[in-house]
Amino acid sequence: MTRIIQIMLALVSYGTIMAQLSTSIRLNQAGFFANGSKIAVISGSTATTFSVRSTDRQTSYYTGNLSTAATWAQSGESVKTADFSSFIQMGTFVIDVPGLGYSYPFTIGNDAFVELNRKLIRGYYYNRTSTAIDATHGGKWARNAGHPDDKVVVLPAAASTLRPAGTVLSCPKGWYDAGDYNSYIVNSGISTYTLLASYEHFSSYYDTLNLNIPESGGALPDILDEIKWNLDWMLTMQDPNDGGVYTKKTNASFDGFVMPDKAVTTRYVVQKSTAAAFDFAAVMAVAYRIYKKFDAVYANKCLDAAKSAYVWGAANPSVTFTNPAAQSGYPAVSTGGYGDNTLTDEYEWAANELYIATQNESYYAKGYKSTTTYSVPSWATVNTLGLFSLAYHRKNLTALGFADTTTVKNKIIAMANTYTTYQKSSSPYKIVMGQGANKDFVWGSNSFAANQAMILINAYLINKNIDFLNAAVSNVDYLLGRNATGYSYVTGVGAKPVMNIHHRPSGADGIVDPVPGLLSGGPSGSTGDKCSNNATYLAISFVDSTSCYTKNEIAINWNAPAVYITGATEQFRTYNGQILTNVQDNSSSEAMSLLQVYPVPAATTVKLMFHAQETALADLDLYGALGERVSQLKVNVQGGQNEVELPVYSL
Ligand code: 9MR
Ligand code: 9MR
Repeated sequence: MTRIIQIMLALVSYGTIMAQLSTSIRLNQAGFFANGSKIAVISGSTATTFSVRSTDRQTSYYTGNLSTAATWAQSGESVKTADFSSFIQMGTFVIDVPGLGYSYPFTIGNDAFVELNRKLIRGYYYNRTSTAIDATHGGKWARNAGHPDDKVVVLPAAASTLRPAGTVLSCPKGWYDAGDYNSYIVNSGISTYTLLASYEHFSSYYDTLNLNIPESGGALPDILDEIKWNLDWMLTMQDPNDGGVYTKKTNASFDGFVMPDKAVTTRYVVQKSTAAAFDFAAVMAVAYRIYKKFDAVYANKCLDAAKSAYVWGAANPSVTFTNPAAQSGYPAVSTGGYGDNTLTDEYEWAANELYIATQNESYYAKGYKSTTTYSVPSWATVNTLGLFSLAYHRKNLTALGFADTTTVKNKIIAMANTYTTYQKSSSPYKIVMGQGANKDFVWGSNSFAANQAMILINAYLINKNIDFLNAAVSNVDYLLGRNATGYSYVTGVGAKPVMNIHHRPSGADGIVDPVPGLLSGGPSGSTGDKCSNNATYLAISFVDSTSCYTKNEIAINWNAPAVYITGATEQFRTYNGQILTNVQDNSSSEAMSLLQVYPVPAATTVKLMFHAQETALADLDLYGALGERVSQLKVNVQGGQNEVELPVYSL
């Protein structure tokens, strides 16, 4: 009796000391792939060990040592890492750190990012212009249609002989750019490309992905239906008389925080610009490549549009854009500028995409140069996007003896090497984000994290170096919670997601939960919205508040690379029918007997059934059909009959 009471007391005191949720344990709140890296960051703790436990914390499945402490210059925190990558049991767990507490629950599974990826794409559906969102597809975020945009007015600065000021155009559809209700061709450039590249590079994943959008079940893969909503609008922004492209469809000034159907001021198109023409040409050339398999008529329309926009851009290579002043009774425009004065990268990108689409070498002459410097893509810096496309299509291009595929590959791999070296060896958070100078933490910093990961994924596509995939996923982990604020920056995902995004429907719909699947811009040193700033520690210069548009707005060009990297990881990390034929126990305990793989062959997961004489840590090697070792795992077994369901490596 005494002994029983002692045990009960021990349990009670364990509960009292440890039963606290600690936001100092930071991890990817969307979850982990069983066969992927798994790291949590512990901020400000003297502990030296951690454990992976059941959500009620009564069962410990895995224990490990924390790394030594290191200070992250961007956040000022002293942090340690808990690496539990070798723990590959699927389920829902918490991390427990003695003296600190336990983490949010997280899952380990074999399709860890599919819901995240689906939500991120559905974020575009919710941001559709010119349509109602119905309850079947939008749930509680159903809303009325806004912005029919069938009467869009040409401003004086956009006037041409055949389309004088006051001409009324029909430019429906497209996505709202961000928290505002305007649509900008320049930002549609990188955003639409990145979604198209998601499909081009990972079609086997996207071909069957159901997004529950109105077009689901139709002839196109759902992601291509969603992208087409924006392509259809982009096509309306081209002046058929000369191929030039209007830079944006916009109100004169930003709306208040009202729902789309209440935002009814006049819509305008503004001046054509070089950046708009070349971004449009690049996107339409890629669209041609992708849609021709499904709809040749539409694809050819895209290619013709690409060619004529390119001709306009080549004839007008230095037309920059600034918001027009009031003129001839028309108002001044004060909405987003996306002003870009460096236009050579747009030119190069369009040339490369048209070269790939047409194999016409005259485009290539204006395209890739081995002397060009490439960097992380952004709305204003797009030549790296063309580099991705050249690398992806390099095997067809070499046949022409034209593209220098070695330097194309090396440029991507060199960027990936720099990121990976930092991520593995120098980053206290074991992430790519925040390397060196503070430039990562500008307005929309989370898109830099995602675009760095996109470079890494493209490097991984080239040489399958697993370090590149792990480094890419480290930045996904960053976005979903392994960061200095502890937020999941994607609405509706994770235990502590951002709630008060700068997004007009989310602010105006009277629903507590923001529209899901939208990536917040993230920490930034930008000012202007009068939100509190931390100029010393930019990684924590963040406020989850609706008014803070330099930190907590959402935007189509920020979601897009997040779609790309989560879809990529899904395709690489899920289990493509690996067949498991044998399991060998290497543990010295000799606890295991009657080891049985069930069922054999296993398609996606495998069950191991065995009898163990005692509680022990089994050290297993898993073998595939060709006798190759496909996986290793350590699993805690209990005395008696055991059944463990496991994923199988695809790598
Ligand atoms: O809502 C606008 C957001 O989409 C832009 O990114 C931002 C910067 O251009 O501006 C926001 O609009 C603000 C405007 O600039 C000033 N008045 C308050 C607006 C936000 O409610
Ligand atoms: O994403 C843009 C960021 O890089 C710029 O620093 C900022 C100020 O020019 O504008 C951002 O773009 C906004 C656009 O102008 C209007 N729609 C909302 C965009 C995201 O804040």
